[in-house]
Amino acid sequence: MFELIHETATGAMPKLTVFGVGGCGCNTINQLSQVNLPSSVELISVNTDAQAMAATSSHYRIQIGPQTTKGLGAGAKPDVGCAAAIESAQALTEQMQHSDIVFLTAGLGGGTGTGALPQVAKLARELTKPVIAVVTMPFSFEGQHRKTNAEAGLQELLESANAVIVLPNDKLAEVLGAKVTLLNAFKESNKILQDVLLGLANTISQAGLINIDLNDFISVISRQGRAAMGVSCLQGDEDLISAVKRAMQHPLLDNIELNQAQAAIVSVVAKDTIELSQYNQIGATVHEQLPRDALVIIGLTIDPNLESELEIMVIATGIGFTPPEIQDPIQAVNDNYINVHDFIKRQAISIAEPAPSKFDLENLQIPTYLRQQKPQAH
Ligand SMILES: Nc1nc2c(ncn2[C@@H]2O[C@H](COP(=O)(O)OP(=O)(O)OP(=O)(O)O)[C@@H](O)[C@H]2O)c(=O)[nH]1
Ligand SMILES: [Mg+2]
Repeated sequence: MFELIHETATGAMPKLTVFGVGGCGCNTINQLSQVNLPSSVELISVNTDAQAMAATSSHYRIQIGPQTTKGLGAGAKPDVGCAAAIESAQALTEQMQHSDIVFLTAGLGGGTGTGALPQVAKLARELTKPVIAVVTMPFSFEGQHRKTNAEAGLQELLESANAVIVLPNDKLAEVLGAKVTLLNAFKESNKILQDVLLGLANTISQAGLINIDLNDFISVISRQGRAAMGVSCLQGDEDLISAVKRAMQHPLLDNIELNQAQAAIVSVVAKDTIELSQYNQIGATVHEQLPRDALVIIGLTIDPNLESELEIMVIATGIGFTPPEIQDPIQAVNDNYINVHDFIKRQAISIAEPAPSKFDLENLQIPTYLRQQKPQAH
């Protein structure tokens, strides 16, 4: 499971491609472009709305569905967003061909992100790329229509992507306080993708003392269903167990049952004074929160210049994926909607109940690698 040297099959650094789809997705890409990301991360903005996309800073831009929408956006209609992605499937596929891991992000509830994101995930899966999606759910005040569209889009995404991280926008006000400005609230939510990306890029691009192999990594993030991620740092006399637990549930994430997770990656960055007992305690705390048979991979990188005692990033995957209802399995098989293996798998998956969040934002601390970021020109 652990290797001291880590490379892809081609010997190059693993390539992470991030597609930001629709207005919210492009906002996130824009924010990411201000951060000093590793050179192995490629940012791609995708939108039907040509004007909005022109203002986005990224490595590549793909205007999807020029025939379908004439560059004017999908008008809050997911079927238009879906048609646009299908029209531009070739351009999308070309941009993901050389990628090792595909990240997708969008705000669900509108037309482009909601309709196109599941299609982009399908294209990546056709190329057998592991797909992690980070999506927002609309504020309650945006109304039932957007909510219904967002829920349908999420269900489709859960069927086509692997790990799906869900951020309900309502939590922004709940956690950050009603007085937070909309812009700052959006920044906080978009920062979660930033944290996931930087955490993952650092984990798989640094040769750690106990290194996480790309294949192990992919086997964790390939688990289908909801995912949770978080980061925390241990400072001073703080209790290690609570720092690990804080990393295991981000307050802005949708409430999910970690005790249903199938797998987790834990990336630890520590000073060279880390004790064996501390390393063991991190592993034990993560294992305690997950089912007994969950796959847990823990990597360790030593950084003598670390500002805090220790930094921890956790991603838990494979949580409570609810497959679509199958009325008549025999008819479904006859209709070629599913094959027998899919049917057995779907019957075996259980439904997750949400659990209340226990953490507040004040307790979140920002890891050093995020604090040390410098603006990057594109
Ligand atoms: N957290 C966060 N949410 C956003 C942001 N921008 C938009 N949203 C949310 O995302 C949902 C979808 O909005 P957009 O991304 O603008 O929609 P779109 O995918 O471009 O769809 P159309 O414009 O209808 O084609 C909205 O209903 C908001 O709830 C953002 O920057 N951050
Ligand atoms: Mg839009």
